[in-house]
Amino acid sequence: MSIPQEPSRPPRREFLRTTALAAGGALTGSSIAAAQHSGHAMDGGGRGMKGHNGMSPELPKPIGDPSLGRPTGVQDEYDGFRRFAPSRGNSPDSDYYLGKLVPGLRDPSAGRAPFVAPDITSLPYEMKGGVKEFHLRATPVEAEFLPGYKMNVYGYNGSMPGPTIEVTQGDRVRIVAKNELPEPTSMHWHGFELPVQWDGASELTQNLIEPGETFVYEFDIHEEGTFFYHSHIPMQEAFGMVGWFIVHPKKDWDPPVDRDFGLIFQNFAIEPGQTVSDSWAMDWSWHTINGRSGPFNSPLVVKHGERVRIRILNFSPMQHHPIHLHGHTFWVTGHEGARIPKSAWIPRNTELIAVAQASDFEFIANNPGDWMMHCHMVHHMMNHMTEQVGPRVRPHQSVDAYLANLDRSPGVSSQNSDPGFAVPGYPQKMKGMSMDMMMSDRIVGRRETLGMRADWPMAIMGLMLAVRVLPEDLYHLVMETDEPVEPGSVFTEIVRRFGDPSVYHPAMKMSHG
Ligand SMILES: [Cu+2]
Repeated sequence: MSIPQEPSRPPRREFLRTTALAAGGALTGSSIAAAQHSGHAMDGGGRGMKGHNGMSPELPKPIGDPSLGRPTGVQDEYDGFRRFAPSRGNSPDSDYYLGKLVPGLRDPSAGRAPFVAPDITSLPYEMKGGVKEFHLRATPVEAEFLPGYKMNVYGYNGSMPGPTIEVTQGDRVRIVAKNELPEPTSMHWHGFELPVQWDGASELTQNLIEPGETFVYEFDIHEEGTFFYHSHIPMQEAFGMVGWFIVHPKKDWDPPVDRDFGLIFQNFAIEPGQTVSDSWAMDWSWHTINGRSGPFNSPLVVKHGERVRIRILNFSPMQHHPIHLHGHTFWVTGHEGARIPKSAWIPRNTELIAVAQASDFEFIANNPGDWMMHCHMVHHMMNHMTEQVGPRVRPHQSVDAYLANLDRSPGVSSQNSDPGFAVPGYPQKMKGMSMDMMMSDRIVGRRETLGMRADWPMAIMGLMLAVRVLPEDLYHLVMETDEPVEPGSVFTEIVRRFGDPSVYHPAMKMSHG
């Protein structure tokens, strides 16, 4: 707001007047909020019962059984913190402040929660003479960032990121590493305190693994925590050569969690008409979580009241990610170094994760709904940004065409029939506004997305994903049954139970372009 300056007004007076106006604005804002909260629709303000088009919105029918909405026999309140509602908090010195030590709902006899990296597989191993033996192959990968958008990257065992290695503290591991790339590589075990000849720093500690060659790494693991492996050739790192290396502690961490997720955030610079990243670029046009761009990455679906751990690795070549979670306060309970002592856990809504850092978030999912978790850098919340000149990528390109002749990459076509690339207006007119049926079905046809608002894919791009906190009965409906679920019905049901349906607008229907 700009205030016309009166010639005689000293700067100090102007400051005071601006502040008073700002405070008045805030008061008006809270009056509106109070009116809405108490159920009185605002007249004529366009924020009441009427939709934007003046039509009364039709809400999907009630679904589920609210009486099944929370597990029985579960302690709801912990010294001022509530498991099933946004917390009113307590003394920051309390163990239960914002849910710090509230355990999960999981039966302790079931053991620790399985580690789940959505859209990435786990690497099997064989026990050989007391050693866990893993086989990793460095390979070119055709990674589908979005349905139909296949990129030529590097990874392991045909996957980018590579498959997850999971071990327990105290294990001895052997990794048989084969190079199936058309160029030398080396593999680094990031964060491990191991004998130097297995560190994978090429030339400093070992010879490069030439194409077709195999190198065997073997070492004991005494640490615990969230680690990863990656190529130690910088340009290969920028091509996506990374994977989780999770070390479960000998003595389970306390308090136990119900969910243990892992997400690898990456950036790529893929120019118009290309499928190969410019690994020297200083700016980054494509962004992936576990190898997929939003909205193709998988929502994390959890039950209301559960304790959730999300491990996040930033393996972008150049850029840091301030990761923000909506609707919840999380604790930063670990980094790639190790578990953090409880006394030093930090409550946050946004945590900056720098390149090659991993952070563990833990929180009680006490607030039902579909919540965003995302990098807060605006350029990282988009896919294939352009400079108002046309397509950055060509869909349906095969890795075979590229590999058939390494000296000649496939030609670039300046033509693109996809209306999503129409200029001007791009990228403000983003791809998610209109999707073809194939793309749409593969995004909204997945179990994890059932019952979300019809136009949710418009909101999830690049380094964003949805965290769905569902009451027990709705979780069952979405994740464990094959009953039909109407678009928007699960979200609307949560609004019915926990919000105010009288002021809720259902989503516009998605258009299929
Ligand atoms: Cu970012």
